[in-house]
Amino acid sequence: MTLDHTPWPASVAARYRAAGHWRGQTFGALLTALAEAHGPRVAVVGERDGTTSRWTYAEFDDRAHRIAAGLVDSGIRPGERVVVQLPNVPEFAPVLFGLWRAGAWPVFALPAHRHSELRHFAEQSEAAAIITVGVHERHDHAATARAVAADVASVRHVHVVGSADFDDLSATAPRELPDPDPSGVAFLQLSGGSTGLPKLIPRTHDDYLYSVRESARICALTPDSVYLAALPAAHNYPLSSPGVLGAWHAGAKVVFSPRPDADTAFRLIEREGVTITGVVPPLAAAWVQTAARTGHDLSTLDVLLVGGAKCGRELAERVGPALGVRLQQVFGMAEGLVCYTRLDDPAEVVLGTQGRPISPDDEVRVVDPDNPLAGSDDLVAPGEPGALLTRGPYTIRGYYRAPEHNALAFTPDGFYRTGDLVRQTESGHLEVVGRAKEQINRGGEKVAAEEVEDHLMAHPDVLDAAVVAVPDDYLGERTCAYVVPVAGAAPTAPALRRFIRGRGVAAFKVPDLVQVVEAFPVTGVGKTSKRELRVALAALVKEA
Ligand code: OOB
Repeated sequence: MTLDHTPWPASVAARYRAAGHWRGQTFGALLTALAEAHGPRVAVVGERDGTTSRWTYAEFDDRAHRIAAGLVDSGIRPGERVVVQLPNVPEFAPVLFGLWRAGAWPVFALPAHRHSELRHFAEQSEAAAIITVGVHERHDHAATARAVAADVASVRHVHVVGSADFDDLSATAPRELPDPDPSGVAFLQLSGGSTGLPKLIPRTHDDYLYSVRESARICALTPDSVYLAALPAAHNYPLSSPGVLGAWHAGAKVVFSPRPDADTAFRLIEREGVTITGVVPPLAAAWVQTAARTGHDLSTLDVLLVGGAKCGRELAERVGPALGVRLQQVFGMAEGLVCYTRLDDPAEVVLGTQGRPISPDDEVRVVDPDNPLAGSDDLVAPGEPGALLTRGPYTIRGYYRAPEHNALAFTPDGFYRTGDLVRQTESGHLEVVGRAKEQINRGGEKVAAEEVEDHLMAHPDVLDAAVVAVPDDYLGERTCAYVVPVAGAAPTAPALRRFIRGRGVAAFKVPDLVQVVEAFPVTGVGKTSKRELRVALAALVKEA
């Protein structure tokens, strides 16, 4: 059976409801309530094609109603999937809530994704439509979406924000639509992945709204807060930790930054009076550097979240003084669990840990790191490093239509194997000390080794490929592809990189380094030893 959504056991769901975590509200209903409470206040500020839009909660609500009606009139039915690939444009807001009101499930692609990824999302989800923009950052997203629509039979519509078709959609007369089931799936988020192509993550209204509501509280958001979406808003971190959704939940103003660079973000921080934003560690480092020479007034900025990848101690210590902010570390995953350092935690905790879970009902187990199938009772001694397993009121119990993968990614008692190595302090805070999964964390952007290996193996000159992380001062990690050529062939690094790019993949997945070798080191059972490759690479990089 291929379940779209692995439900929580009924008794567990009842417990989460009784505790008040799951409140039976949908995102569409949330926006209705927000428009009633904060109608004339500004909800959305954003730029597209050089024009700035500024919409109140009432306008945001009206646009979402119209788009929902337009989508339904175009034939979108409740439960159908719609791939959304939007950069940080203001329309992201009403499109998202329009889909929710229509009962459709957004499938969140990132702006960096290209044909191969979009096609995979559309195929995997049997999407009925794609919503995207035209040319953005020199890439023609509309053309890519149309090419994907031509390849994937289920895709009936491509809506391009900024086109006449989208204007028609947005001009549809608003009407009330049936509210979907709050315990049902609201959208599909992307996993960072470690085996092959990204898996899709079904999140429900009930579970996601709980994490959003608590994130807004933990990050002390109020109607006077101003949240800057510096990272691409479709990613789970800027979407909900506390993200744009947390900000709206609090009745705050969301400012979409078209790009994450310091100059763009600082201009918006000054102009809009931004109080809080979230960045990945390399971006925090770049902002810290630019802050020393910026002419922009950053005095409104109060809280800077740093997460998505490990924020080292040195960087953590510099953030506060350089930017005049309170640092909040965040360690989360699209599958669920999100940990924050709290605003009143002692400095030692804020600087040295990645926080503690949102919920008292988040269950965390640190288990034997040497056994990839360790269960929830194979605990390491308290304070020792181990593999992190988690289960709770907003952590999924299974990926979308992936029964075989689910059997490995979850324990029989429903814990998600995060693939992260952590140490838990006596106070319950987690320190991320490493990773067991075959994934490269390139400054917060996740690269599944196997996905890139599969692309490399498609090259006629490549016999075998192994992709590993190489430590990097700026990004934390970069990707290195080790390649064994077929007999007599001599593929070059530039040719292989060009080949991968030509296959239509996100630029962040193109290997930073390529090493052509005669053979791979092997483990005792004859498997490629990535551990040895990593060690050899670290030595090589050190010499250079
Ligand atoms: C966030 O979500 P994903 O799904 O892109 O990536 C999750 C993975 C984690 O399993 C971990 O390996 C890594 O990203 N990670 C961190 C980290 N935050 C995420 N590793 C070390 N230190 C951290 N602070 O990246 C994400 C989702 C919600 C909120 C924040 C990040």
